[in-house]
Amino acid sequence: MNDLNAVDAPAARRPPNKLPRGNDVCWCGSGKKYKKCHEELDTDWLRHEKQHLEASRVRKGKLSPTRPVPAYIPRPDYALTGVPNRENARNVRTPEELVRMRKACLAAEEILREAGALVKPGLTTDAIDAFVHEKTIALGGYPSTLNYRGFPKSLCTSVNEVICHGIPDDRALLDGDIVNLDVTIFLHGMHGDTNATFLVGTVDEDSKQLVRVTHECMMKGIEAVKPGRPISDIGRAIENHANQYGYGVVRSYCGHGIGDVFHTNLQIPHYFDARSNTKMEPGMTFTIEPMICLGSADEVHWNDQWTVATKDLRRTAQFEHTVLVTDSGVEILTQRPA
Ligand code: EYF
Ligand code: CO
Ligand code: CO
Repeated sequence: MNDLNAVDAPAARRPPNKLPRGNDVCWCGSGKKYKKCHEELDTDWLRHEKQHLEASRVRKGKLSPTRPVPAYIPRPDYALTGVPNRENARNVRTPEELVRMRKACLAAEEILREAGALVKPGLTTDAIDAFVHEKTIALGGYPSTLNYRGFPKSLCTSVNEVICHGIPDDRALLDGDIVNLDVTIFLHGMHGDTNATFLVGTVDEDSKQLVRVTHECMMKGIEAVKPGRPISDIGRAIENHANQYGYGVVRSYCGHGIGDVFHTNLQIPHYFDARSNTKMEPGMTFTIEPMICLGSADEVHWNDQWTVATKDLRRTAQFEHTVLVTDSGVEILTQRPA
């Protein structure tokens, strides 16, 4: 049992995300006015849920000392200063760059897959960081997040209501948690960036559906990648799918161009934005990494500079691939060929 069970919620079903007004007809199908039907039960339900989420929310933990990277590992420009230089960053890769980028992306896939296989109740997110750090170095790479804009660790670990940029620490994963592992490697002069959300032990049905639908959202976004089409097609496909489940789509963090720099100026919103009218071109490489929320996508920032969480403390999930626009469609670079 974990502390999610600390406060018992009433047995009634969860009210819908958008509640009717008092004189409107109730959402339950009874045909009665909401105030004469479910209003009181819903208010009670939501008060209990708020207490329950407050009691179980993820808190800041203790960080281990910075992990060293051996001098023989080639590193990106920001490794020492924390400040990346993205002047002259291009969004279209040469065939020679693509050879190196494929290697970096497949290494990222391997690290993520092996780190994900370790996930179980009792494991600390710091232990996952230690594994990812050592494995990245063993493959000859540099963990791209380490000192990126000052970030202190070799991957991001985002648990339950944490949307992104969670810092690995001494918190042990609990049975019933969900955890996103976001791995990026700098290898052969190129970055490969991928993430996935993993279930920890036995997870409730709502969270399992959130994780499944978030993966579907990413795949719908990837399927929308086509040369000659605007970038906005990607967000439209993602948002349409999330809307079918009443889920929130995070707007403040986007996918990004990637290559010899971690983030180019190219942004890939995960919602429809008509201003994203840049046309996709063969040779472009970017990430698609939607963050999808069970409730509202409104966010709060912890006072650790990095961690972003949902304001309503409800859960959120994310998946990410690095992709290449081809002459006919898309190639997923952070996926093993079948
Ligand atoms: C509030 C950073 C974090 N930025 C992006 C720096 O693309 C990424 N993941 O798929 C990604 C990962 C990290 C990252 C890790 C650290 N940062 C900059 C500004 C704000 C912020 O968090
Ligand atoms: Co990532
Ligand atoms: Co990314």
